Amino acid sequence: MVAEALTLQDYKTPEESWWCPGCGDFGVLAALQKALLDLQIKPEEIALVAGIGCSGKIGNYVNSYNIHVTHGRTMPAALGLKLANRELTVIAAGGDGDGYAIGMGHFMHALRRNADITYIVMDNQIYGLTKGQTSPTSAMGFETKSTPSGNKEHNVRPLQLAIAGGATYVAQGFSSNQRQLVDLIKGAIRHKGFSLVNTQSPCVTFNKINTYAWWKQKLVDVTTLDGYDPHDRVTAMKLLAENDEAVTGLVYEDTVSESFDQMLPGFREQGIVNQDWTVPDGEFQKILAGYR
Ligand SMILES: Cc1ncc(C[n+]2csc(CCOP(=O)(O)OP(=O)(O)O)c2C)c(N)n1
Ligand code: SF4
Repeated sequence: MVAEALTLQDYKTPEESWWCPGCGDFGVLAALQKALLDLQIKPEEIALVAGIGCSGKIGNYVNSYNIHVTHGRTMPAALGLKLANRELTVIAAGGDGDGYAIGMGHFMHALRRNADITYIVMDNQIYGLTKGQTSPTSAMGFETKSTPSGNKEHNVRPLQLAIAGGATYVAQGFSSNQRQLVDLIKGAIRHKGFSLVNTQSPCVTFNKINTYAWWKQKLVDVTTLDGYDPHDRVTAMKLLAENDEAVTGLVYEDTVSESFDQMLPGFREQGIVNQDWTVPDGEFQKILAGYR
């Protein structure tokens, strides 16, 4: 019997959207659902780990397994899931505050492990859910509720950090460029190893500087650059430094390095959940006796 093709509806939940009209996160949600549809991944084979923030609501709208974790903790949960069940497509999603502030420590260690997960960051240069404070990707000088006389800190550069840290697929999307974002997410899911898809996803309510129009003017698409080779680490770093990370497309991909889960002894063929954990008769009593 030929299995029926999944439709877009299969990746949607009945939950009503809670985002402000015009929020960039709508574009990210639609691109993720379209990418999953194009790849025909069954909802029961997808685990979406979402953080806390407006961005974290994305998990409520995608029909898949969904864990809504504590603020900044998408990485350890996603890593654990992948190691336990390598057959799952594990996707983590959250905001720039979630991932690059409170979650920064976890982010760095997830990078160096190169586990096979896709991390989508909905980057709006602000804390949306808590109503407009600076985030780690806010530019120096940015005036917000928490920085009324201008932000005095340098901003985090997530793409350069990701490459330096060991990610093997590093891309940037823009929520109003659907076609490109779908392709970047599909590439990230197909890629075996840690994939970051940082996405410029404007907050129309609290960030009046980094708007759709502002990004449209600023972003350089790597595919328009003559002979750009995403497989060259040094070229990728140079591109990001020269353009202050205002680029879109696949910036870097390493197709050679093995992912963490591929390298772990004993886990090559099967994930933990699929191994035979039956304890032979009488063995359990013996194990228990060892603790008495
Ligand atoms: C441990 C903890 N610290 C702080 C908060 C408060 N808090 C909730 S969301 C958030 C920031 C949200 O910003 P971001 O991650 O950029 O997501 P956005 O809402 O912009 O999508 C903060 C600080 C929290 N919920 N938990
Ligand atoms: S506050 Fe900003 S990030 Fe949150 S839903 Fe509204 S527009 Fe989106």
